[in-house]
Amino acid sequence: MRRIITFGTFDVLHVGHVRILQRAKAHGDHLTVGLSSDELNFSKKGREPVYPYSSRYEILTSMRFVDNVFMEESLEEKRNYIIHHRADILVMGNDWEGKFDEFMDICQVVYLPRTPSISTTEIIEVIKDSH
Ligand code: C2G
Repeated sequence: MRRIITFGTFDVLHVGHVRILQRAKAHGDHLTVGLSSDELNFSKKGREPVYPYSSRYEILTSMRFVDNVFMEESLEEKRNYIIHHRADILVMGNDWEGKFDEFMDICQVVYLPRTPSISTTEIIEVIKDSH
């Protein structure tokens, strides 16, 4: 049984998110998602997520490629999360290319190409502009 872990906010879910989760799951049998807390998202992106943690959690846990979701509270805890969830492979989008190579001593680290031309930030801008 190969266990995969990935991390993110997954706010205003879009096909880029769906595809990375699907492609992450294809690397093994069990996919755990470290879902950023609202506070962590604020510290990463300088804004509140559109959907609060509880909604993002509900959406992710309903997806068929996702087996387990837990709260990612700090970027500094990543090593502990990987160990605690017994992950064999860490999968991230290639906007994080090279950033998690330090964990290669405890798991395989894979960066997958992002889906082009879509992001939560852009969706927010488009909605704002249409008002
Ligand atoms: N993603 C993608 N294609 C897009 C947009 C996003 O493949 N067009 C991927 C990202 O590369 C990431 C995942 O979807 O792997 C989640 O994206 P975000 O919610 O933006 O995650 P991020 O804020 O980068 O959080 O500990 C690491 C962080 O918590 C990652």
